[in-house]
Amino acid sequence: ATVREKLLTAVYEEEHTAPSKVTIVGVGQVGMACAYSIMQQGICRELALVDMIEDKLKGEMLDLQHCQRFVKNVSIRASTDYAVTANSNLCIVTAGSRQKEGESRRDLVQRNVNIFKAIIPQLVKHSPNTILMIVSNPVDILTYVAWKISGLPHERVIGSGTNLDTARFHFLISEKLNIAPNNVHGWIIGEHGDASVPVWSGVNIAGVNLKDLHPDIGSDGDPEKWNEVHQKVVNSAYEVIKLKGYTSWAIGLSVATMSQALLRNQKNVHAISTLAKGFHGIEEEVFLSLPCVLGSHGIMYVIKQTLDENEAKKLQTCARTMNEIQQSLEF
Ligand code: 6V0
Repeated sequence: ATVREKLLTAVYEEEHTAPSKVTIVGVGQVGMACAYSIMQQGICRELALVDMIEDKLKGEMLDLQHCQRFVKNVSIRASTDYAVTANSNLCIVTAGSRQKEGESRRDLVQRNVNIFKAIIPQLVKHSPNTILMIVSNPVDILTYVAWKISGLPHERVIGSGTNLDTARFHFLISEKLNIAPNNVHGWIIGEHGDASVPVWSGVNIAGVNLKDLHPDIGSDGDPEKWNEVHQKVVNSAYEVIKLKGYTSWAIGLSVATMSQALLRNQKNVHAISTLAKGFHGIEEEVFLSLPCVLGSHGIMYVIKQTLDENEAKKLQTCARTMNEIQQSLEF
């Protein structure tokens, strides 16, 4: 008899099934920050990693497996073959080029669309009931592309969107007011990136609307220059990339938090990229971030925010631009 047989009396040996399985495609800086955060938080029972670079993939898998002693048991598997992703509840895509210093997110578009043409059909083939969460940039356009390529219903194709921009917004306001970031309420919606829209009309602390205290808030003529907070949010990624070459930790936690809401059917509200046609006067078939309620089937509800005219107009302008870019893409 083996040591295993001498030690263990089998009563019921479960087959290799996992109640919650997450796949991450792309084990770069962002993919690994997502993997690490998800593993640490014990969100799933099984984590599958996919990349094209075999050595790096195996190295990252082993390194995470060596964490298992310190976290809740998660089975970590990795392969260049998508069979490893089979029956995932959630597939997170972080593969692709990232911005180089001075490059915008939109500059990456056709390069990453080409990568998506290879990745998305493989994911859907092995996990037809999955939720897809797109992180690669430009995230809103790539979420649209993933929706089209995958054939999945739109509530199951979401982009990480402005959840991160919103978190940066909360942090910066919290620093200005000396209040914890999770007690700052306010939303950045629209495009993840340069054209994002801060909803100043709704920013509040404990129900006290800052615009009621200071009607100029967020406007160009504001003597307190609150609009610099949004400018800093927009510049955040550029600044971090200039300083350390990439962004990772914050997007990792942002994705982990949303993954938890999805897999545990938590019904939390997050600003994520969703099919925005029909909201706030948007007529084009584009994906933009709006506050959405997340549950185990993906997006359950979109919150109908009360926007002022200027905020809605910014969304509409952005939607038109995104639609033009989408029309020029080949996929
Ligand atoms: P990285 O560190 O270069 O990693 C990218 C990974 O993708 C590498 O390991 C590649 O080998 C892998 N890859 C490339 N092509 C394929 C393919 N066809 N199949 C499988 N794997 C592939 O980049 P990083 O991790 O820093 O960034 C990844 C993406 O996330 C970029 O597009 C970023 O712009 C984007 N980000 C999105 C954010 C968001 O808020 N949505 C935030 C940060 C970065």
